[in-house]
Amino acid sequence: MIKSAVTVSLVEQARKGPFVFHDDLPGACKAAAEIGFDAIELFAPSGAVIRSLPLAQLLQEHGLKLAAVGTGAGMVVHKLSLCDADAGRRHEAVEFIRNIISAGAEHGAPAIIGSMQGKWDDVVHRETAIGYLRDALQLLGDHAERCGTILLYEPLNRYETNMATTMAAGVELLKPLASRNVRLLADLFHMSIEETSIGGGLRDGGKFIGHVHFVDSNRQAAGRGHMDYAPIVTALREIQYNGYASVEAFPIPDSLTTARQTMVTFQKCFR
Ligand code: LER
Ligand code: MN
Repeated sequence: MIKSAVTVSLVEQARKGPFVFHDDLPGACKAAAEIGFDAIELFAPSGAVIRSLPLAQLLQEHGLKLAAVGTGAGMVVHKLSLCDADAGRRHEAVEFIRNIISAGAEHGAPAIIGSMQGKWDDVVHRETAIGYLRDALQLLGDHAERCGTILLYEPLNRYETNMATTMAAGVELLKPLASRNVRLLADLFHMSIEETSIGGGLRDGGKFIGHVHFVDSNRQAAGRGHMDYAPIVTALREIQYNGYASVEAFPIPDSLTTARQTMVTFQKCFR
């Protein structure tokens, strides 16, 4: 059965980012539980910060799980990328993610590699950058496995990356990896920009899909844009997806409205 999750960002530099709740983790957990979410997805400044939070206590108090942890702070705050031209900076990027994987795994959650995948350019050409990214996914996928969890790789739209922008390209990227432990994150917003059809993209991802960012065409709460959810629900059923539908959306007009509206659409789609 598909489970629901809602995003909480604790990264000051991401205040304008597509996260439902910002800054107040106890308040976000309370609201998430009251609205009926199964889990939260956390976007935090670092693995060390995740470890410093009373996360286990808050999750237990509110009967929530941790669905996933984001690693984007490495890019947003430190400008780290897995395909940086500089080997030292690539190493820093890998270590930053490794720490978040370990911290998330303590709560049973996988880490997400989104913006930290970086972009290829005139200095680091496509094949080289893809090689760097694959090497990092292999290393970090193995680390996640040792921690008892999976690793999630997220294709992004063309304005955010040029590495893999569709589910098919994501599968092509992951297939040669010896580590069977890396899965795709299907973000419906990125897919609405890049895929020929979202249902088709989900089928392309198939068994590789390990997490879904559940959102509308305008990156607002599901139900506030023009996304057609019926073929999405059909495709997710066909591929037998039973992970999280996690709302990563702008808090427009506000966090609570976004969370509640998403829950209404989630119930219509999956219950
Ligand atoms: C970024 O656009 C995104 O979708 C996040 O989930 C990844 O950092
Ligand atoms: Mn996303």
